[in-house]
Amino acid sequence: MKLYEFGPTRSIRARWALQELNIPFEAVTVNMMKGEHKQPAFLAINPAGKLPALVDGDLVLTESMAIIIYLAEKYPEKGFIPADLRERAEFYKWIMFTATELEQPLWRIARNTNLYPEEKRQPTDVEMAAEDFAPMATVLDGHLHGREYVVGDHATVADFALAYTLDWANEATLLGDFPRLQTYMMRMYARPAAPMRIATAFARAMR
Ligand SMILES: N[C@@H](CCC(=O)N[C@@H](CS)C(=O)NCC(=O)O)C(=O)O
Repeated sequence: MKLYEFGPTRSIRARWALQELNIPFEAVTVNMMKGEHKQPAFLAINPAGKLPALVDGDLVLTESMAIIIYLAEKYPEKGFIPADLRERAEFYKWIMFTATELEQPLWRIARNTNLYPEEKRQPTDVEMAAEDFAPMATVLDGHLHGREYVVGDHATVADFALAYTLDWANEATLLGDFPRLQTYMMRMYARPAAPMRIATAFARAMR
């Protein structure tokens, strides 16, 4: 398997799943700082020019959440996707919640603070995105009360995706009012197979 990745990006989700599954993979760095994700060599793998991408034989898979679900399903004996249908439904729910309710406001903030050309950035959307994030974080906070994992009684790839997303929220200084979410995130990152935190990966990428 080959993982096309770049330090602090959503490729951390895929790397986290691969490391936890303990399966060998080849890591291919696509240097976004140098614009390699928009070069023909990478566009042939992902025409969207976005990371991560996973290549497994003749399967080329993009979308970080699809990648981690695929990996968990490919190795069900590792237990990173619930076997029980109802638990699996909850698992899908929290992955969707992470991508839509938590990540989207973070993405709006990132685009309007760093990624869009300066003249197109909307400071009001940064504020609104932070306002959108808070009630959804409150919902998650309530759900995690008395729980160690987002679904069931052991870790699934939903936890890894969620912990990465909370680390992103932490970088955006949005976790201050949510000590339980911070504790949960730190617990996930304390796992032996956890990847680098975003800040560390970012610092390395800047070297
Ligand atoms: N929904 C996609 C988003 C992928 C994505 O936007 N990745 C960012 C890095 S975190 C990227 O490659 N951005 C380059 C661009 O948008 O041009 C996923 O979860 O994989």
